[in-house]
Amino acid sequence: MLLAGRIHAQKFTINEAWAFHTEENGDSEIVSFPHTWNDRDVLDDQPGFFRGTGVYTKTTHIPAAYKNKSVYICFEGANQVTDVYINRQHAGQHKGGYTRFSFDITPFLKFGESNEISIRVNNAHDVSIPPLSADFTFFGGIYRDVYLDVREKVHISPQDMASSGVYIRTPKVSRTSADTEIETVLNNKTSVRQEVVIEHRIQSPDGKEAGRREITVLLEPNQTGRRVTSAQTLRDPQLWSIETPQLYRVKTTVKDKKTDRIWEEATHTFGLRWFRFDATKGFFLNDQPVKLIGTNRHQDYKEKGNALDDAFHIRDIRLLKAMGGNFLRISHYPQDPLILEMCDQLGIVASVEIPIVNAITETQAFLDNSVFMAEEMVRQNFNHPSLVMWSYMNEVMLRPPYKATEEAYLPYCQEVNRQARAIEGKIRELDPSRYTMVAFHGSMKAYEDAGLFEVPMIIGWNLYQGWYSDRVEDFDRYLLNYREKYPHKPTLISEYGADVDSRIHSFHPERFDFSVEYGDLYHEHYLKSILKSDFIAAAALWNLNDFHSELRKNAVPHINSKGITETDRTPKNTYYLYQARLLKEPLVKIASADWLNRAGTASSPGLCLQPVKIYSNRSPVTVFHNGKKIADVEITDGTGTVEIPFTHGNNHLEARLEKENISDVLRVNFTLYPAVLSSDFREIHVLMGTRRYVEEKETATLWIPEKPYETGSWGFTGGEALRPKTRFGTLPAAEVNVLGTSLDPIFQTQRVGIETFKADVPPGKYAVYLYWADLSTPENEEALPYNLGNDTLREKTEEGVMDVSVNRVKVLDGYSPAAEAGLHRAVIKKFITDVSGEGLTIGFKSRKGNTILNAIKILKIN
Ligand code: GCB
Ligand code: CA
Repeated sequence: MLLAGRIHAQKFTINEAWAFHTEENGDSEIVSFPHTWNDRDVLDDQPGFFRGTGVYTKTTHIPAAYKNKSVYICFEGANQVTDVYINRQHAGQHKGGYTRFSFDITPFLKFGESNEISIRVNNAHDVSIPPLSADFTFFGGIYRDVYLDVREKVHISPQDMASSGVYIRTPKVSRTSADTEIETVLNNKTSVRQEVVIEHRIQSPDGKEAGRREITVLLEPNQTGRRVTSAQTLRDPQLWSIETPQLYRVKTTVKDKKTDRIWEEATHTFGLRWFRFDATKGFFLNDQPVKLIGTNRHQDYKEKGNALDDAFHIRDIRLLKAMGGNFLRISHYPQDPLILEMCDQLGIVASVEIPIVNAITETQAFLDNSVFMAEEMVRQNFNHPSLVMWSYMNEVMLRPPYKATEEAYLPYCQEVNRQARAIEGKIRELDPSRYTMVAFHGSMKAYEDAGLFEVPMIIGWNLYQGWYSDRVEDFDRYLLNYREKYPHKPTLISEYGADVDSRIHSFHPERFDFSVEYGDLYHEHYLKSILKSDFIAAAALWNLNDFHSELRKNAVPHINSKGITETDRTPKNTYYLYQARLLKEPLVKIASADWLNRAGTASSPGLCLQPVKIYSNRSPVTVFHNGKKIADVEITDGTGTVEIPFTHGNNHLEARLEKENISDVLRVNFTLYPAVLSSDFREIHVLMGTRRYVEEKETATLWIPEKPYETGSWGFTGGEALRPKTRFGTLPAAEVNVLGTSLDPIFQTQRVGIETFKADVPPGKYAVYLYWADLSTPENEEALPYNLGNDTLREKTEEGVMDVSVNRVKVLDGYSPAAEAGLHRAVIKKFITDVSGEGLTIGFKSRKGNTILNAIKILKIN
């Protein structure tokens, strides 16, 4: 390409073909950005992931035509400390994993030749850079786009903390007029004075010219960072709102005063709106009250870590919009520029924050880095009409390094307060037009200790009553108490959520069972409370998507599954609950539509009644089963329930809105177990010590919960369900990463002290599979920081050794799953046996400690 004459400005990605190695592993490979080196080791069975240095190198030709230009290298984000070398000379360093940065590399370049660009990125723990710890994975690497930005020697600065260099303020907007102020930051990288004209041409959303201003500036030789502001008032503004997210456009031209030579032309968008948060009435946009409901969002994805192409970011915001959401808390760090661009475009009100999470370091260096990040965040995201608040601390009192009784606690609290005030002050100085918010966890006392109620303008609450603690109703009680104490504070719910594994179901849902049904109950309750409380200006559920959290050991290890979509963004059931509550256009949806393989024991001959939920924003919904009308289901708060008489085989369900003439259909494959086992017995899959159902989707298998043995049927005798003890009672499943399987939920429950498992099966040849994993918690295991006291209390348990028999024939002698496979490792033992008239009895006898069984599968071979 020939670069004849003026180029004004050229900015293009240089993402491809970098030679990459880590300091841990010297082997070089060729990679492209976005890239992370932790996409795999955060998911394996080895605790931890690589945190150290990665080096990216590439040689690239820099055209001779750039000789009289300024050349910048620009990063949208790299985690977490980045050093750039051009032809082996250090061009700059940036700290912090989530903000943009740029370096002027002109002095280091050889024009018309090959140049070596080498980038060292380090994601090691650093006490002076937030975040220190958090419930998400700190993937290392250059995980967003990298650009070369080539400008004329006189240009709008890309060096003002990597912002656009054009700040658009709208200090006064009404229905009839809008005051605008545009600040431009200019660099003169020539050694002579330059007299330039800056012209701002504003185009309204409908494409008409809405205003034009020129201003003349004299730039001294080598003057950089010169700020120039010009104001104009626009008439009859076309307002930005959730329903009409209309954007204005400003074209800024920088040209030589005498020759009219154009130095640069750049276009930026902005919106005209005004808003406020009221402590009792909530949020107002353009004087209209609006309830803000939406989600938080993490930036990672299945098998990609945080290294996502643009399309993935765009899709997430579309998912939020399609859910009926109008609010996004960009948590816990600034994200790809497309996120706020999409919020502007789709009409989603947003908040963004810097990643101070769980704790601070009591040093000036930590504060300096935090203030710097806050300034980067504000400058880089300044022009978005969707953005209404800045935030900077998340649950900062969750993990103070000292107990409240220790002497160092008070000084720590004072330091948290000092740092909060410093950041708050910086943000307000940079942008008095928006609100500030800090997110607290559900411990009012801790934030009072730190004097934080007085610092931010809005209090955000991350509340998990009914998940990390007992009952969902405590959410309402907590807020009531808070309102009494702080009636004048604008408030939002910055987080609430429950973990859901879409493979797990229960008709007796309880917290920490990870069932779809418990997640539903939780969200139904919270959403109802939030919608009826006017003082709650906004609520962001936790979280739009399941996300990586390496330390976690839940139903899906290393993943926080509070997403209402999976890590690949497949919507979970709860997503549709929100649609039913938030969308205006008629919607009907059969809940748990991804539960395709169901089973149950006949409640009367030939059928099994099981409840099915319907979501809709209209009522009633007419439900049909196998073509027959079953009921007109009344819908309240978006949901209704109907009992379906499932029969063996395919069941066709239809939910209809008769008036609107729309319907949703679902085909369920149901395995009906007769109350008394008969000659057509084929197989049974039973989970021990639980009331959960677990669907193995790949093999279309449904595991059903245990029951006590009854003559003619199947079940256990003896023992009790394992219920790990925590500070808040007991848990329905062990918090254990079961090694050697991806079917953790099958192994995470257990019957302790079991005597027999019997099944009165007909004669034939059988395979019996016994599933085990020793679930005891080692005494030295560290508690999970974010688990809010739900860690299993460590108890000394004796390793169980047992004899196992099949129809009185001993098949395992002095057996211990832990001795064979180690703690927490999945073991499946398969036995082939002939059954004549007596059915099957698996016997368990203790030799030492307790007998245990996690699951059992019985299969008739012939
Ligand atoms: C929180 C944190 C968030 C966690 C979430 C959880 O309060 O702010 O980072 O992921 O709880 O799932 O525990
Ligand atoms: Ca690992």
